[in-house]
Amino acid sequence: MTDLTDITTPLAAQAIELPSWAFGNSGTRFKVFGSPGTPRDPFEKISDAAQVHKHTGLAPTVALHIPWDLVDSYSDLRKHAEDNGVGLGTVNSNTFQDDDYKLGSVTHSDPKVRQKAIDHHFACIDVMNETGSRDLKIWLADGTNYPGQDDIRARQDRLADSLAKIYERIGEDQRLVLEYKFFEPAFYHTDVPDWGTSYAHTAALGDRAFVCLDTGHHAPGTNIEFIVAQLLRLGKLGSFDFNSRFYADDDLIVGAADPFQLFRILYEVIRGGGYANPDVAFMLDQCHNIEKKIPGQIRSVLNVQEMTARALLVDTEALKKAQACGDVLGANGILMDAFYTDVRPALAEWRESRGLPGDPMKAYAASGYQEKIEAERVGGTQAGWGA
Ligand code: AOS
Ligand code: ZN
Ligand code: ZN
Repeated sequence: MTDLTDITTPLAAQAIELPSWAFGNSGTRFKVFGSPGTPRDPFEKISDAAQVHKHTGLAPTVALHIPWDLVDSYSDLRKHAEDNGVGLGTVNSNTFQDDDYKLGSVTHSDPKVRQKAIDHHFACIDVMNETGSRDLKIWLADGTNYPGQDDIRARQDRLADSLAKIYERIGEDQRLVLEYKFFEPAFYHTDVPDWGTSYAHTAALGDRAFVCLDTGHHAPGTNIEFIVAQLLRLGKLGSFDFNSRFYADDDLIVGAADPFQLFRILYEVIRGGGYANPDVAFMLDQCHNIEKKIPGQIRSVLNVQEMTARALLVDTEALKKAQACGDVLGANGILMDAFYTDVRPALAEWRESRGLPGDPMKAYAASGYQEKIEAERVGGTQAGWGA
């Protein structure tokens, strides 16, 4: 069995934030399938997220999305989270579901619409102050569908201006994290399409502004680990939205489509000092359209843990030597040896040694929780992506 002795300290430090929306129903523009036991409110979403942490020890916090997670009292929600052994994390804003935002939000040419979008972010900061959240994560759907539709340069200027107003409002211990995405829902151009644009804006804002890298937000073939290395080098990698993609922004279980890519990304995170570093938040941004949501999240955090263990096992001394003497295939072989190491039996044993189930998927299935929520959560409206 693989010897994990040298890597258990960093492994034990792993913390992956879960998205509250992963527990609600989601789907495509073709169909959203309902599923029995789906939470009916943010409190139930937190209870479900707590199950993931209970069985894996890997997911101590849950990210909120405003307004999907609107509640009367955030201190009650915070208390509910704490009673269930988890905490509340990043607050995600939403400027993509109002009719007013059809042509843009913080980049809109109408100052009234821009102000509405800015005010929404102020409201998110109010929530953060109640939940104790550190990060405000901004993903913008802003963009255009046709060349000439709007002045793309003026939109950059309006974006900079709006972001500056939002940034001014965040507290000394809070951060603004700007996510980029190369297309969708806008199809010709998006206003924050790539890491460089996010970097340019966050660098201009100041040292409490960072880039969020969503692994599903790149053109096919993009070398994501290079972006990771560069952002860490620049001190601007604030967080990850982990997920998998085969085609577009598929939001599938992280590591499902391309575990090797996840390994390469994690290797660069570790190499660049971003691992077990509170400045670089690991989050999931996933939807479970057809699979059960809690086991979907358990599988996700385990995938991250497995690829982290493999990346931590890279013989970095040998790799450095091989690189220094130009041993191309030797260096590649050292990386591949770590990638091909099956760490699962050793991880199972290590989990048990820490009082966790060796097989968290099995333990959850045997726990009876799924049957309980399916029986109890009848009536009410199931929470969904957008509700
Ligand atoms: C959208 O594509 C992004 O990935 C965002 O992170 C978004 O806020 C998240 O999917 C929840 O809406
Ligand atoms: Zn995302
Ligand atoms: Zn996305």
